[in-house]
Amino acid sequence: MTRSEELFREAEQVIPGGVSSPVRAFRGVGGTPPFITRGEGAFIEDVDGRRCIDYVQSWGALLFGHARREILEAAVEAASRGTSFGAPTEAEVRLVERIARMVPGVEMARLVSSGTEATMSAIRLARGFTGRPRILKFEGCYHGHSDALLAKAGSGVATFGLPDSPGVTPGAVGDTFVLPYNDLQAVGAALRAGGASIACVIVEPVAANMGVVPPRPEFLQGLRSLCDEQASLLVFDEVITGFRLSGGGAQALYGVTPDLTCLGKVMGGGFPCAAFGGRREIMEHLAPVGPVYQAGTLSGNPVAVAAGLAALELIEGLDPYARLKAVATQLAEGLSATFREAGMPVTINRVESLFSVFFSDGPVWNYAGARASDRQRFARFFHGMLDNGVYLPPSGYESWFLSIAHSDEDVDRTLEAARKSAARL
Ligand code: KE4
Repeated sequence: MTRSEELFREAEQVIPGGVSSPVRAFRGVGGTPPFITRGEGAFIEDVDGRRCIDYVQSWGALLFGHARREILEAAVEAASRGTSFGAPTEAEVRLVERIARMVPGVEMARLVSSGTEATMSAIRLARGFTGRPRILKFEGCYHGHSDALLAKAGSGVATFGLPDSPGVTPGAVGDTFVLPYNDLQAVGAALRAGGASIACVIVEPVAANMGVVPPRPEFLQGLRSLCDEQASLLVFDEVITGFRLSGGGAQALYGVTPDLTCLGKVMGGGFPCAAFGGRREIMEHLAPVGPVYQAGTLSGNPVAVAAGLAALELIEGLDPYARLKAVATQLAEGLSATFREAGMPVTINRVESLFSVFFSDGPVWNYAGARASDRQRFARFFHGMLDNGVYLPPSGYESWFLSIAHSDEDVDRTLEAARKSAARL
């Protein structure tokens, strides 16, 4: 028995599923998750001494790889002056000012500790600002685990949300419309039918929680126009895409500006720091200025904020996006060639450095397409890669996450591992 297997057994005695978040338990791919002892740049090392090239990178939080010196130094320096005050600090002002400079749709923002808090609060703010109860989301998009957003598509045209988890009541999702991603016609029909009852449309501008699914060319602009038509707010959940697709996220890349933006992951540099922001007239509806309540003990935590500031400063200093895109392109092209040579149909969707591999022969433009892919084959591929020293996200519904620490040699080793794995699929 490996040390990870021993630890997993102990973990399962005291932590549900042995993990602090479900996807880490490897239920999507089988086997025992390695227990990690350290990360360094592109690599992680586990308790059995195995060292792997890491394409999880804390689920996209680490744009500069593990243990980046500038981020560590900033966090240690902040912590040495106290780890939390529950009072305003200058660093929070500087971080939000920097976010407002970088993200087109953000004039003001409120810091929180997770992406779930950011989207949950943005939804409440949209409802409070518009005075409307209903929200519209898309099948396959994940916005964290707050009740109103854990809805799955209802049957038929009504498409009212049904609970996507026990414990979520029909009442909690009764005002949530769920539509197919990239289906602008369905959105138009729902918004017009919903009329003045829909507070907002929330969307991952590039979906990355059903695998990577890009918006069709007219989709985001179409949502913008339809929301304007109905005076509903457009909310971009950029927890993954923010600061990853570009310094201004997907909204800068596609030139479509939402009314509210949710951010996380990269902006925390690997620490719990997230945010939601938007136009001043909306944000000033938040307590204590306005009536919409939202709060958090560790919101704007000085250690997390220092790490986030260091990460955003690195972005503005290094401009990593050309490198990230070049590495992702090399990987995607190399993987396509490998599977083509193995006579295996795959669809690889990529937007800038975000990409994922679907074992399916058709294009994937929505959740139905993603679900039609061969997840058993992905599980075999995952373990083939892990056996060859490459740690992929343990689910076919996740994006590969690159950092600027991934070198050309790491790319070559990854493609060599894919060639060996493809032979076993
Ligand atoms: P957190 O509450 O996990 O910080 O963020 C929720 C969230 C919100 N919006 C988007 C677009 C997200 O992708 C996420 C969380 N992402 C997943 C991975 N795709 C986190 C991994 C996990 O759940 O353990």
